Amino acid sequence: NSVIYRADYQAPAYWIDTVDLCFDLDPAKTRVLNKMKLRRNADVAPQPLRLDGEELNLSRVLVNGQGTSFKIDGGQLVLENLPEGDQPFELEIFTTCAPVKNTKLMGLYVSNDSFFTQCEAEGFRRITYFLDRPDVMASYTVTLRADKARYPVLLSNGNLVDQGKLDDGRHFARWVDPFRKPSYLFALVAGQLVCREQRITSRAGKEHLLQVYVRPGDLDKTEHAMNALMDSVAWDEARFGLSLDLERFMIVATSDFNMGAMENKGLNIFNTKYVLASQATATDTDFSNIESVVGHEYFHNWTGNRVTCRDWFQLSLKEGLTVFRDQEFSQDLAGEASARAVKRIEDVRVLRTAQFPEDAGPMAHPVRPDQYLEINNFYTVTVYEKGAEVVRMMQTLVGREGFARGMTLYFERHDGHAVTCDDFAQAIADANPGSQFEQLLPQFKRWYSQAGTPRVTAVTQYDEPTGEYRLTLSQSCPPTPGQEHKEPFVIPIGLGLLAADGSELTSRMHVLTQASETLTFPGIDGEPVPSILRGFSAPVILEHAYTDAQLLTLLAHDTDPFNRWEAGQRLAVNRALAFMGQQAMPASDIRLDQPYIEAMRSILRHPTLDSAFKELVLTLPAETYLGEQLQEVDPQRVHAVREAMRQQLAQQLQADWQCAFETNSDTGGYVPDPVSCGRRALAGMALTHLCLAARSGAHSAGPGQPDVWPGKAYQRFKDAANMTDRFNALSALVISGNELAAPALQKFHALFKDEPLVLDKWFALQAGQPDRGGNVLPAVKQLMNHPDFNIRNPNRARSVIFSYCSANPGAFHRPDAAGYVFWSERVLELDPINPQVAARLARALDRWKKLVEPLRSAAREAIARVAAKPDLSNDVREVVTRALA
Ligand code: HT7
Ligand code: ZN
Repeated sequence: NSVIYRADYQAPAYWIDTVDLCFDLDPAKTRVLNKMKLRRNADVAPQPLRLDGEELNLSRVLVNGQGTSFKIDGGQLVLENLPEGDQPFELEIFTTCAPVKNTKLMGLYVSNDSFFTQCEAEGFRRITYFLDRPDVMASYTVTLRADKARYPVLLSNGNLVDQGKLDDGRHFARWVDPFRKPSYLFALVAGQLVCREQRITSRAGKEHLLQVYVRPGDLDKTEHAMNALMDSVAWDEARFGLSLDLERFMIVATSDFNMGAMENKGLNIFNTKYVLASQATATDTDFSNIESVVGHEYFHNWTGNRVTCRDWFQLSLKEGLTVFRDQEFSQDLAGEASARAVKRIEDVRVLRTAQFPEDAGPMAHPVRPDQYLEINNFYTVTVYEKGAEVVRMMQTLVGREGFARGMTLYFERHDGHAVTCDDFAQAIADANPGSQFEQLLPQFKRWYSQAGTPRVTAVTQYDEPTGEYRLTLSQSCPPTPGQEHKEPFVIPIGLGLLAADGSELTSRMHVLTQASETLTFPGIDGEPVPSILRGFSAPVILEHAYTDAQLLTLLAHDTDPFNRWEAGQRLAVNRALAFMGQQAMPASDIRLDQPYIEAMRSILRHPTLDSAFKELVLTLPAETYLGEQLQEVDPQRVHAVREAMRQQLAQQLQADWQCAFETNSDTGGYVPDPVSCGRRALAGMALTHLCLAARSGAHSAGPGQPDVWPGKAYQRFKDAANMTDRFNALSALVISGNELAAPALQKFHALFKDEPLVLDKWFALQAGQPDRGGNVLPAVKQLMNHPDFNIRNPNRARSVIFSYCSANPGAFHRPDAAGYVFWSERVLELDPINPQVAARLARALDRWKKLVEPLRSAAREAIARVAAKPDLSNDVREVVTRALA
């Protein structure tokens, strides 16, 4: 229960060479016999063996077949009288555990009468006593024994080497993993499952069996996941020369899971949300998430499994790199440059709306953290998404080929080992001798050690007579907890200059290394418009006093699609901030200016732009993103202003929305390809705006006539041939607060009452709906009383509680503080059930110090109420203690 520091790393005192595990699976009392071969680590001073354990019942310990003395100290099993010298010895440990009581979903647990495991980061110690740390890599043999009728499928890592019948209707299966692995990659699954199979031959000519296991009845929803898996195998071979190293690769889906998925060697376990999809039950977003999560877990087979982390501080070594790889995979599959850009914008949006606030709040930490109380709290957007940006900058600096060379060298050097972020960066540098990256490596590595989002300020100067244009770029980084002062970063900045008519004058990549640098562009005829940070080439906040005219030029003409989109976002942010500054003005009086409206109209009407891109440009910046631009935040005001701007866009572009709907609403037979997804997204957005316009009484069917759009939305909701169109139509009714929302919601529930993932959407839509006079909190409380609600199921808890507390700021931050009271009660209710989920929820108030009074005091009180509970988990304690610091 104390803080762990990166600087305290010590190699293990023992190595475990082999592990032979035998499970007698029983939900109430599973017996685990663990036979290990160990030896002392000769590089470390002799010391007792301390094995991690948690919630285990210990029955027997044998050393080389003999009973031995032992003690339990702080949960660890301590053995002092072990054979001396370098000789390997055998240790047998017999324990039991109770999977059915395991509500934390870490270790071995039961879900829908099947057994599953989750061992990352420290779940294996809940299965048996072990050196549960990633730098101890062992060879595993696993025997599973269970009742055959109840658990016909018995799976573990590697290859099935034996199986057969036992007495009393039981059976067994024995699995051998040909690769050494850390304990966090161990997995077993047992239950009534069916699978989709696919045999493939790799480029290298090897045969493999791919399997996707689900509950009977879900098999028809596995085709997309299987296709994504086959695409992943092919992509990693083609892009990085990395082949599948196993004869059999399995994915198993479970509906009780703390996160998205887990990359256990050869036996990935997935949240059903990232496996199951049919056009009737899953949206385009679901299809796309499945593709990237399947890719992500598969890519871990090399980046994480073959080369793993020395300690958990190095988590971004595998996570940042693997997110980068899954982002590249999705971009490569998207194909066209414009579809790639759409994916890039979506990724940056996640970074800016989730990671930037984290980096500015009490949980801010470097990509490679220096300390933690509970490692589960560090599976963060900083480690994942910012970590991916750090890897992306490496690729930008050494080029795609240079990066591929670096990856090859990384595997040559470290295959089969547990290493550090430094080892990865060094491999990229060493594979590119003489490169700027190699020279800048020590400074570049500040991205791993310094927390906080750097700010880059751009100041321009144009000298008309000489035609010289000067661009001064300065960087700074605000203090973060424990890091007052920051040294300059290495910041690759994609640059372009546009003439006033929008034509491109020049473009280049500049690498900013100093606190301030001035670039000079001679011979420029007329003051240009700078396009800075193209492609979002670094995870920084760019500050530049763009004029509206410049932003309109960039929006209309920039050849860089990212900055084109960004110009539209800046135009919207500037307007939102101006409206928020006018405190006295009721949101209903807000009027958007014609130049902005016309700019949005020309995007919406643009003859050649992709629908997906149009949808991104027309989407206003998120409330959390707007809040981050303010010193002090009134979330209800932010919500009101954003809603008023959306209402204006709805009314002023009504004919254009109608045209967008009509030209995009029929996408033919369902295919989740980028073009059709973009068209469905824009049609859905248009429908929402048309329903919003109807609310204002601006009738599209002509003055005095009842508006047709809510009725059309209801019809589309009923007739839709796929979930994307159906859910978009339902959302349009809910978001616009139309009276048809209630019957539509009722019908939706009746249609999908047996589809848990669809019910999650139903719950989330209602908990995330725009607040009208404080109606959402009572609705959320009612949803929690719904017979389909179950707080123990993380997906369901997220769909109701998180959708309200973390994703609906306008409804959550109530002046009467009832939202905060609800939040504190739920954190305290969840903590004894599932501390990981509770701690994620606890983070909903991370940014409380930015709130206006009286919200700030009320939020602090709510956090203090949680912190006052004496027996909090480490997970929640760490979050609330940091928040109050
Ligand atoms: N590497 C996996 C992390 C994960 C996890 C961590 C803690 C608790 C439960 C968990 N489930 C999965 C997921 C990934 O990044 O691929
Ligand atoms: Zn991962």
